Amino acid sequence: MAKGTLVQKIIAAHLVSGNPETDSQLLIRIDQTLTQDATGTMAYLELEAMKTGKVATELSVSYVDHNMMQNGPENRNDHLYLQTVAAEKGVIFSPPGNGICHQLHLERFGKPGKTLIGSDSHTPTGGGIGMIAIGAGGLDVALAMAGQPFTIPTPRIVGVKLTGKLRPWVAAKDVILKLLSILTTKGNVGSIVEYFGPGVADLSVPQRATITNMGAELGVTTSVFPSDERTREFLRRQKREADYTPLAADENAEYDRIVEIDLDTLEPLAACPSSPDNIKPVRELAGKKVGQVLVGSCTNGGYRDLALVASALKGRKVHPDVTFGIAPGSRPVLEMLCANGMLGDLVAAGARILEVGCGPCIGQGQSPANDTVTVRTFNRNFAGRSGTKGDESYLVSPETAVAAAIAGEFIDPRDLGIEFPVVEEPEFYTSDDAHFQKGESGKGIIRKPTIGEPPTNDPLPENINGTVVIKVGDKITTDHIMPAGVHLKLRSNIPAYSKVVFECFTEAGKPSFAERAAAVRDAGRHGIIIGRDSYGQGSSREHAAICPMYLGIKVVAALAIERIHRANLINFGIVPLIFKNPADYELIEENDTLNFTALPSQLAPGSEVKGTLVKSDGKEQEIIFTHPLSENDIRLVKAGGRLNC
Ligand code: MIC
Ligand code: SF4
Repeated sequence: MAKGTLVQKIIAAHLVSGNPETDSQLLIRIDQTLTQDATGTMAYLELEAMKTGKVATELSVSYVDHNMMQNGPENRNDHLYLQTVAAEKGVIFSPPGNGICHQLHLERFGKPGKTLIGSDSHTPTGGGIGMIAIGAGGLDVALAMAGQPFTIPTPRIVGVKLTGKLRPWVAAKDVILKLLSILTTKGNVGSIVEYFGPGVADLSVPQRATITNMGAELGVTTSVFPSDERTREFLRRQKREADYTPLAADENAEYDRIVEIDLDTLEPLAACPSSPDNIKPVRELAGKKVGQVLVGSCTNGGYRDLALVASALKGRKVHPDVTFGIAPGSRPVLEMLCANGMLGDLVAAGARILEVGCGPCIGQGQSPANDTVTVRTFNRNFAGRSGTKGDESYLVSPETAVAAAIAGEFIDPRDLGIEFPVVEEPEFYTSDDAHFQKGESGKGIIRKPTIGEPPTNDPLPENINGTVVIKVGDKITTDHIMPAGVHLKLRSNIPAYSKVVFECFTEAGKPSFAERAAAVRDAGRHGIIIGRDSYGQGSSREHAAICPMYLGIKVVAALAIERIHRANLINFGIVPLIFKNPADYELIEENDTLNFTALPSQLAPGSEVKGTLVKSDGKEQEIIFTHPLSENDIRLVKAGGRLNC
């Protein structure tokens, strides 16, 4: 591992086993965990199945922020389960209305130098305060709560050197959009991004957190900033200066790769449909009509972001052709906007005030009209994520968003002709912890009928008589595999949720993936998914493994599989395989037979795996795969997943 870096220091202080010089994987001790409701219900069911007592971490928090619509009883049933299981397990409970897990965790619990894992891919938000904060599947978070160390790939450390200062109307969001244009969403698995250089001091902790949050889109394990006087200032404003520790890389730290970004020369950028790395300067989009503008999410739902938007709108009106919504990232942010009159300015300007939480970021309301451009301060614009098929979703900074809201079209905010509203962070943030609940154990756990059981798998069969149920292309996200939106409320009900696996690929009048996979399973065969590059990008939702497992999928073979999704596949006993020769991907078609003889014995660390492809005309061909499995991973997949071990 690269020497003298901050990442190396924090990892060394938490190393349980593995040698960073020689091993490809390291086991690290986890200080803190977080869960959110959409992944948390399953995580706590899994924790219960482990039959451990109270959590063994320094701090574990269960947030409710995703499933808030309460259309039908499912969401509230989940909340009650989460509230009561938290009390039983010694976990702090953050009820609906308190805020988005990442925003609140940064405000109230993040500590420089600590490790955090969370059952949400944007957990790296904590890197803004100098934590090693990593997104993981719910089962891995449950294991960490039970006191087990967490496995990370020995990181390749990418140093991002920041120089200069951000100019008016250019934002922290533009820094991460710029980095996405350089590193893209592919090919960064196993890396950690570490920021350094003189430009770091120009950025406040909330700005840094915007950058580390959206680092998730790079596919890296996490991103981290040093802890310096700006960190101390943030903690002082949060009335917890005692949590401050200075942390920095050595002067002569060595990185595996260095990327330089000059903040002075950055310009407003936008991620265009439908990938966070499809970056263009906003000035190239100027004049494009905009129908919706939304400000909020865990990327840009903090005080400064909303205060900037409110200040720019004060005394002005939102363009009549635009619907403009704001969703504050936390209750303290909303309270501050209420107290200083900015909420009134937003309402007077024509803003629709949405509930504190994830909301439209995960397709919970506010879907745009057909053929309408939606401009969002969020972090993901995967096709259809907004809830509208064929959506045109652009990701931008609050500065660019408010400019579009005023103009009714894209405009470089520097051309808006209004003075840049400099927003000072408040002397003290509202920091009332009264809404966090530390319940008492022994009162019982509420389990309403929509709360299922975590499904288990059978041990890996000796021979896989495989049928290719689906073949997909590059950059398939977990949103493609397991849609959220209107289906999000089914997270605790695996049989029902499984019906919509790969729903976006179902053609009208043709059987769905679920129906085809079930038919393969019921015929006594094993389902196989074929992916291309960067399969399983995006969220940490382990349902993208659990539901295919439930439908009888035994193998996912691709050119590359992203870190969290790969871990989730292993946890639920699905074998991840990588094409040794990428051209072999072209040979396989849907419904082909792909058999593996004696698969468990073919799996050894570093071994190749031979499969036999049988085409519909009976022609056979050998296909060679590699796999990323360690000895322990092999034990897990052979057993049919972790819950069987
Ligand atoms: C997301 O932004 O995609 C989510 C919804 O927060 C997911 C978690 C989930 O699917 O519940 C994530 O980022 O991990
Ligand atoms: Fe919530 Fe969106 Fe952040 Fe995911 S990315 S945690 S859905 S706000």
